[in-house]
Amino acid sequence: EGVSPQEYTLIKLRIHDDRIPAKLKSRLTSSTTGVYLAAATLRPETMYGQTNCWLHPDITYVAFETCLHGILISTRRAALNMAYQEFTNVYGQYTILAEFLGTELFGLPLHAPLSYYETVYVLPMMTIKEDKGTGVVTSVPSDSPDDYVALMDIKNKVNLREKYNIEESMVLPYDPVPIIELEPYGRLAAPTICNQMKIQSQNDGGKLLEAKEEICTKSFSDGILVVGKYTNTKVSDAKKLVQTDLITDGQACVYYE
Ligand code: A2H
Repeated sequence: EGVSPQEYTLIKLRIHDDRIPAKLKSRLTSSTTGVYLAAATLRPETMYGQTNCWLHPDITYVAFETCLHGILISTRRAALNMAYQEFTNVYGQYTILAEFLGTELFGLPLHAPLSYYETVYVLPMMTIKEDKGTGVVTSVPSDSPDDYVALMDIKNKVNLREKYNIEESMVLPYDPVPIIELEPYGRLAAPTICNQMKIQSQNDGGKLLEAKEEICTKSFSDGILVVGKYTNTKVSDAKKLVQTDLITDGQACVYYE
């Protein structure tokens, strides 16, 4: 942890209303304005390329009421942090409506703001840390090496899908979307660098870290958006513009830790 706080954008991934889990549904009032997985990202400008959402199978997630953002789902730790950032009615307090293990939420259909895909699904990622962000990660395999290798794992491994009851239809139709042009990698920087470095799986920790640093630094300095309202805008400029639009539309908020 650094000395200054890290700013994350929380992306609100809405669970389809007719698929809200029963134990949460029974706690809802008619005034509820949606149930959302709150995904913490440093790259709001990449949301056009979302293909799925990641949770850790064994982490506990809580659903709690906020004043402005409906019902959010995150780790307990993040819920408490949000309660100290005026997300809830009473400062420093949040009321848990339901608790879930990641495994209980796998396969739920979501609406992900700006995504090329109309519906994306909740899938397992083993490298999610409990003590960073919200424990919910939105997946952008075109530009995140972590997301790309995890998506390839779940696409290629029938055993992994069977273990967590993930259907083929939640995974196979989802490919990385070209959203950012980055010389010399082209428009699918993460797949390209992972293939060049022969990164095979989520467990290739050292090489993945190297790939991630290379892509993130380069993308910020040289990347150009090739989709959406800010087509032809530099990543470094688009970041704030996309974040502001999402917040104005009620589809995201800022979170510090
Ligand atoms: B980023 P930092 Cl396109 N465990 O969002 C593991 N990873 C987590 C996490 C957790 N609990 N919470 C957030 N993250 C991921 C987009 C993205 C991200 C792209 C490229 C790089 C990238 C789409 N996934 O991150 O340690 C989230 O993934 C590269 C570091 O606080 C979040 O941003 O710096 C980033 O890691 C936060 O990591």
